Amino acid sequence: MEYHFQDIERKWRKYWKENNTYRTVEDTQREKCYVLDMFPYPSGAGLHVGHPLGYIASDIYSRFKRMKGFNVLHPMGYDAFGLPAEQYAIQTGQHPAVTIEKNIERYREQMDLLGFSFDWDREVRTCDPAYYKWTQWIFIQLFHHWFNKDTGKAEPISTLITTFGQSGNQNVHASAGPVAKFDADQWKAMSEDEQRKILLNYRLAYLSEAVVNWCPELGTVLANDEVKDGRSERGGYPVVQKKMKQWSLRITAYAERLLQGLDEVDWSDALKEIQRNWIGKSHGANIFFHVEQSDARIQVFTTRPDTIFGATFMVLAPEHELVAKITTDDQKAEVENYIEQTSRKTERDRMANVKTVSGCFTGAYAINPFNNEKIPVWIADYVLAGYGTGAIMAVPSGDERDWRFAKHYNLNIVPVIEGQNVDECAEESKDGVLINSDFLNGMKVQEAIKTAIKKIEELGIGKGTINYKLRDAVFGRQRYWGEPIPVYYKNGIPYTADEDELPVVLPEITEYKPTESGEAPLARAKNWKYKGEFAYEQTTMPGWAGSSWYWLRYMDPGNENHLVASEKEKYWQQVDLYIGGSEHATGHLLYSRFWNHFLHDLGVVSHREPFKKLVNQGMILGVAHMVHFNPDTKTAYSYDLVKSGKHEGALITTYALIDHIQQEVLDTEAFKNWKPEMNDYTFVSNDAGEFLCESAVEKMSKSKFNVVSPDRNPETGKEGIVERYGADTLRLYEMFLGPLTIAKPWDTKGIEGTFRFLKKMWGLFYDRDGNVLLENGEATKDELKVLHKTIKKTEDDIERLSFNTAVSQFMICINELSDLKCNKRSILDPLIRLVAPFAPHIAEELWQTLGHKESICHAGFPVCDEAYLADDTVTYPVSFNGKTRFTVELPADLSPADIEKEVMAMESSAKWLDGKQPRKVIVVPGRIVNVVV
Ligand code: ANZ
Repeated sequence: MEYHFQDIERKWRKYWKENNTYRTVEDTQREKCYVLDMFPYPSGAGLHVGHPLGYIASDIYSRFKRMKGFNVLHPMGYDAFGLPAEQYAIQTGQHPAVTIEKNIERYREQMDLLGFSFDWDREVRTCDPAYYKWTQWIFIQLFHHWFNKDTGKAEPISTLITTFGQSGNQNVHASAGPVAKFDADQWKAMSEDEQRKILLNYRLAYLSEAVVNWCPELGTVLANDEVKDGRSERGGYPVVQKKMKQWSLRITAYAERLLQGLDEVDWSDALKEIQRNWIGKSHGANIFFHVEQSDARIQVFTTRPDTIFGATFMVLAPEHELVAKITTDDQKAEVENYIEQTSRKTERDRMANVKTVSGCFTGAYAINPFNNEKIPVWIADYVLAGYGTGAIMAVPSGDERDWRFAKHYNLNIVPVIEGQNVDECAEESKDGVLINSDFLNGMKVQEAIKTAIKKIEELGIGKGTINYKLRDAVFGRQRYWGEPIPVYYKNGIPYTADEDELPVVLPEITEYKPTESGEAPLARAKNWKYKGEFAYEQTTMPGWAGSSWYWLRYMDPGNENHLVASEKEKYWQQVDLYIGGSEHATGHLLYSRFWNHFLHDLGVVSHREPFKKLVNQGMILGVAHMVHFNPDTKTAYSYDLVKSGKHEGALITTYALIDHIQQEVLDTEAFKNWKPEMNDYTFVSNDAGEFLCESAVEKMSKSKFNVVSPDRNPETGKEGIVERYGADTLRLYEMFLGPLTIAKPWDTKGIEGTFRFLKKMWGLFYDRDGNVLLENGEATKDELKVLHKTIKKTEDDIERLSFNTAVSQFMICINELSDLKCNKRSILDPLIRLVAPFAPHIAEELWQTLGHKESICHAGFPVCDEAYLADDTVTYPVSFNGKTRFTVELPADLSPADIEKEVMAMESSAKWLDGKQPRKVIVVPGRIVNVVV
């Protein structure tokens, strides 16, 4: 009987669904294992073969752990709020909920086809009010907590209010915005509104003026990665930097904890390093410089206080609040013009562009507190407003950017490190010895830094300090399709909705774009008022809100009274294995850790870190195909002709659809039908009559027309891998492509081999006529050895997530068993259990053939018996006076004396002894025999 994968896969999909095979319930008797995938944003394009790579890996791991007896939580859901559905809504008027529902259906269909063992009873959708009720709840908790640096934890705002009433804010060490000092009497004398304004500076969710990327045309704030070269990525509209009232979350309060938490988790070093750099901890000092003829003082942050004698000018960020105050009348026009120019650049552009130097003199001078020298104060966009103090002492001999600036504007450069040539470049290394630096002369840099800080503190002109690059996270978008922020305003002061009124449901509106007057779309909602009276907040939460805690909801998805019931959280605890893309290294993974740390402070979760082990799957790349053509003569040329210059005129390229390519050859008719604007083109083929395309490995993407769908493409109707070979083949093949974590091009050439492997395995159970070949005979030593070798390797490989090597071991094993003509139950029964996590459909079918009534999903994973692995014989190299002359195979359990006897009795030995007596015979059991003549 043939391997009818389509019938088999359909049958088992139905069985799993009807029997709810993957339903998971808490069971304190059993050890738990929580295996999580990054849930997808259901886009209109559906899944391509690159998407499920991580899902296949996590599915194999989950199935393996289940068979090892663990109680496995393996859920899936949808990150369903966000930009694409909303953009589509603006263009077409279709409600984003409708778009999303349709996309989810397609995703679900595709995931089901691939045989994933998700417990769908636990599905979550971030756009479901029953879910976002708890996203809003977390926001409310953030609003009502502050971060106490003394305890290193979040505490209720009520404790702060009590303290303020007793002793003001003098002794409070909080992560907070700028607040003046006050005592208890002053606090009590304030109105409620005034008090609330002060408290806003302490809340972990707070409203403040923040610089944002504002796109007037789109009427919204954009994230840094939505801006390219000062324009919006969508539409290409100008983007300006604007100070706006914005909700932010005080993630900076957790900077140190987020840094230290990295030591506890099993993540790749590369990923940890990305997070460390993003948090960006720097030790240094804040130092005050007086401005000449003014009461203004400029505070700088420097990591190199030791270089202060080389500070020959100062630079303020153009947005710095002192700029207006210190700029002289002469320089005013120029300074204002420069500020205007800077406002068009994003922070990222300013950091990335190190080549062009620009700046403007303010006309003011500051006094270097160490040598009383007068130094000019400039503004320049390489100094960022949001980092440190937004001002620097510039040391052109020690800092590359300062050096370039000094060269450009002809400013003084004073060397402070021995042996440096300041005409050439700055000396940034921290290895040298100081010169020209008074009391620091002769010291090594590290010692000089410490000494300088001590002196600065003694003189009362500054302090040693630590800075983090991490910024607070802007938490609002002028958009419709997101969670409403559960806030309303009274006298312009924000209040949160009562918890028992959650969720604050997203109101229906008829148009999804911002209003004509530039308000957020929610301003269109009619009668949308808190208690019918107070205006609600009109921005919605950013795309990352719902994904910052979703793994907790899977533990208890239906709970209406708690985010997660305590006993369930205590059972499932952390995610044991989290698999997802590396593009989330700083966004999602940092925000999630932040929220989890916060929820830990509230006592909602038992660990600070949410994800114990994390693995980034490598991207599957697509092959893009390009057609070269001359638009003037309307002629397209086969790529080999282009390469050898047999074409006319200047050529440009366009992508061809991958479906129209067979082995680099383009089906020109299909291509023309698909691209009607090239219908009247002449296609010049090569001598073989073929039209070749250029091919290049690129990211798999709709825009490159190189997307391979796992199943039938609903648009083109083209059959997918699943229809052609089955889901089991696709699963095995994706794993076989290479190590999980590396990027690899999609290449269907090898898929036949994987398919043949499954057919061969099938052939151990059935003959061509469909007769079952299974027999009950006792397994031979050879058969047992093949089996146990495979058990050992499979188990080790799955534990290490090395799935490609496990698949190749299966192939070796099936080949060896075929050679041995093995159809024995005692071998095939455990073998099929090994394969089950990888190819679950065929495994279920053959498991049934073996006579089992229950699903293979909960059958035990086979255990390796090392005794079968031992080799029966050893091949000894035999050498004479150190030279290997021949080899001999001897039983592994022979004693050294017997080995010597056997070897010396051999004809070959006689030949090499050539009649002489051996002086010594050295036997190393299991290794070699050496004869000294
Ligand atoms: C004087 C100096 C001398 C500096 C020297 C460096 C080398 P990290 O390690 O990134 O924290 N800086 C401070 N605030 C800045 C801002 N808002 N925008 C741009 N640059 C800023 O770097 C800290 C160093 O970057 C600081 O130390 C300061 O330059 C600069 F030989 O001060 B340094």
